[in-house]
Amino acid sequence: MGFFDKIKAGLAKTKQSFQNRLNATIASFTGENEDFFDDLEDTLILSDVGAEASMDAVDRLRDEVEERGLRGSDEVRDTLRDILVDMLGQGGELRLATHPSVILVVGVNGVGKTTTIGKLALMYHHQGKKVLLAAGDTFRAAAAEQLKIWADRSGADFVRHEEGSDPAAVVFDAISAAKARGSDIIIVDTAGRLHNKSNLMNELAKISRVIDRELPGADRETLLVIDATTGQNGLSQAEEFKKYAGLTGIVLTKLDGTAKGGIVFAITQKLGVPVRFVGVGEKADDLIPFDPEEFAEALLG
Ligand SMILES: Nc1nc2c(ncn2[C@@H]2O[C@H](COP(=O)(O)OP(=O)(O)OP(=O)(O)O)[C@@H](O)[C@H]2O)c(=O)[nH]1
Ligand SMILES: [Mg+2]
Repeated sequence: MGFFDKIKAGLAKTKQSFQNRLNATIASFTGENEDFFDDLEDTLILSDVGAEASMDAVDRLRDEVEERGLRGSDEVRDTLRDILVDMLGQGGELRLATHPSVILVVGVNGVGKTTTIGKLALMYHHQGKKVLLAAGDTFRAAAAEQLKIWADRSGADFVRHEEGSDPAAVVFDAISAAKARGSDIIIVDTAGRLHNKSNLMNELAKISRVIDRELPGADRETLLVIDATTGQNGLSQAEEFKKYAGLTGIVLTKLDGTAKGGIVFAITQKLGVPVRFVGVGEKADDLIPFDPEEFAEALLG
């Protein structure tokens, strides 16, 4: 399957509902008419675009329609697509130029962190990079086991400690090992759940300090994984992590399982953090670098 087909297949549910509703609404356009803009706003909100982002998009479209005197639904569709692309901001590759560089992966439990790390490991392996996975989720032994399977599958090196040990110590050892072995990229898994939230945030801060100290000047990306099927809930989690973990990107997983892919717009609009990858399945190659134009194109056709 080609790259673009894959996005389309992965987004089948999102695309279908988004496109059907949107097309029906857009087809009803017969020139400036407040009912049309209200319908459009409802349609966007139903697709999880979020109230604020939907209102913004519709306001911008209304301005364009007035200014340019648009009459046809094709023009309106194209204009809306441009607005949506613009709202998604810049996609772009992760900055991982130093050797080693670090990807810290955070997010609440069950969103798909470990799976995403496995997919990333394989992707970088195929690009000829030497990858090391650090089992920073020491909360459950099973977490390290799961990561080990992905390490074996992708030929990545692997560092773990015992269950219950200090994740910052795992990261310390992972960095030493990466230096010794000449790794290009260290990817750090983290726990999604601890006894309470402040524990979790303190732990992430501690990991971050170890990286600062042991790899000063190294490129580092902190990716927050969000489960698209949780809709607007994912957004409030994201705000919490943004406050404490200094996010540089979002990975939106399980887009294959939701009709509400509009959450991508809500996230970029609300957080100002770009979506870098989307997950469209459980398999190793079901991770797609996020490209705003392709995404909007796949949604709107
Ligand atoms: N359909 C689908 N399933 C996914 C995707 N990404 C992850 N999953 C599934 O989601 C479940 C949870 O994934 P994990 O990677 O274990 O999630 P986690 O965030 O590491 O969870 P904890 O370690 O418990 O915090 C698994 O069954 C994955 O196969 C995706 O893009 N699409
Ligand atoms: Mg995990």
